[in-house]
Amino acid sequence: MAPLSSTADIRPGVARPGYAPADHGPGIVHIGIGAFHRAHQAVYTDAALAASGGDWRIVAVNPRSTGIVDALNAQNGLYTLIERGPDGPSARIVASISRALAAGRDRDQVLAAMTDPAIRIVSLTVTEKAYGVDRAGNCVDPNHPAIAADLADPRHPSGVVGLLVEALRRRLVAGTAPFTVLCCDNLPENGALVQAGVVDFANRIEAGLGDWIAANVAFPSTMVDRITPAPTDETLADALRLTGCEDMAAVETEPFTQWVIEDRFPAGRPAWEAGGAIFVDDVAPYERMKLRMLNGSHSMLAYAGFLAGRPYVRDVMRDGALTALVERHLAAAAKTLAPLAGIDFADYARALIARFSNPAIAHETYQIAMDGTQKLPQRLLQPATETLAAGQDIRPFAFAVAAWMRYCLGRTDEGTSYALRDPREGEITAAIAPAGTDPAAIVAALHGLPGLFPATLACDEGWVSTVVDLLSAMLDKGMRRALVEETRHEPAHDQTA
Ligand code: CS2
Repeated sequence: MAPLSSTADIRPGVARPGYAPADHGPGIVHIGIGAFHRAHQAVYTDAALAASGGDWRIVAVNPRSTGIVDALNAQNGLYTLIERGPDGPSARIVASISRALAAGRDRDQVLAAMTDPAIRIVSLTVTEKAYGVDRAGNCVDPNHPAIAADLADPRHPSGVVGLLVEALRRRLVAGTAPFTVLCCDNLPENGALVQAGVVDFANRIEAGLGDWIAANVAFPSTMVDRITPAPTDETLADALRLTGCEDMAAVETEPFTQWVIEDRFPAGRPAWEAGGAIFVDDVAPYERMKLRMLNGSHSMLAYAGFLAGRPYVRDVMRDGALTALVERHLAAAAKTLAPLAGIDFADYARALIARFSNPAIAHETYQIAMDGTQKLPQRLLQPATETLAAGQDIRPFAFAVAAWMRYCLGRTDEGTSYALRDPREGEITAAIAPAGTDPAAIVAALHGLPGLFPATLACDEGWVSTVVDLLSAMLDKGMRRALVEETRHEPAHDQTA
């Protein structure tokens, strides 16, 4: 078996790039080369290169780990994308990544790439917790570890905001036009959020730098969607079986993919529409739909499913009670959305159920459960707040939040301990320690975590008592019984109905 380093050794019949990779120079630096980037933006760029050419290959940067960086470089950036659809897995070779760098190890090269005039876009998939931007204050959080380190030494940044600011500063000094910043993380109004952090950080280190960025750099928002489990040994084994080549950077994903983007790219962009991207003036309503329906129900089923002994999302969808709760959640989330031209939320919900049920995708509930404090606000707390204000039934959201609180205890009903895998894990554990197993005390402690719950929820008696009741049931009866009983709960009548 040959290692994957050129398309020459690939088994016939495997889809391969429709262009000669070496003929195209880089135009994008992408930070965060996890499986999601390789299953999403890099694939759209591959399609754009095949359809319209151009110098749009990707210099892929990983913030910390070097394993994937070394694997991609050993393969000349090539990797296998496995799509797991109803007719079995199919493989395609993607060639849009030209080389890879690790920011921790190769910082000078990363900054050199980001200041290269050929680079016209810097895109990001670094997860919610990496930014350190305080949305409420429209500024950076100076206590965030990467922000604090980079504010102290802004010429040698290690965090994403610090890297963006230093690269933009160097371009300004060199008289090079700025790049467009494209945040592809699951955050509402993600372009505006990153802009607020970058502008504030820049103004803190150099008077006027942030104002120049605000006036000259575009931060379009995007909604990204493709369910991409973490690759496993089976992913690599399938890549070898399907392509005949050993690939240490292979990824697997579902057939569905969606990318909605605001078309503000002053320095140009690849023809991503070739891969199916949709360009709109305002991404916010699409983002809200995806974050509240897909990601909101994902978080709910991750906490409830993990604690009910369902390791994968597909197992959750084989459990009638859990599926009923997913459907209930999707309907409640849809109710918070303003109508969106061309989209029927009931159809969208049905498509999500089908995607979650895909038997070929092994998406871990424990993976989705990660980083709850970073995910809850946009997925559950914001729609819950609006539902409460509209006088509608908050119970589906309260159930999801109670399941997260139950998860925060760090042990299953059988007594097995697990790590929460949340950047605020230490704080959560310390806050609930004095509460023991008293549901009201746990709910109060977690509502008191600074900056997490909006005061409108934390101070609402109806909300708090519903969460306490639901958490009590989960603790008294165990998650499995609690969720079966929850499906028998009569929905409250909307006060507005
Ligand atoms: C998931 C998302 O891990 C999670 O929190 O909800 O990664 C989800 O799979 C993607 O957003 C789908 O596009």
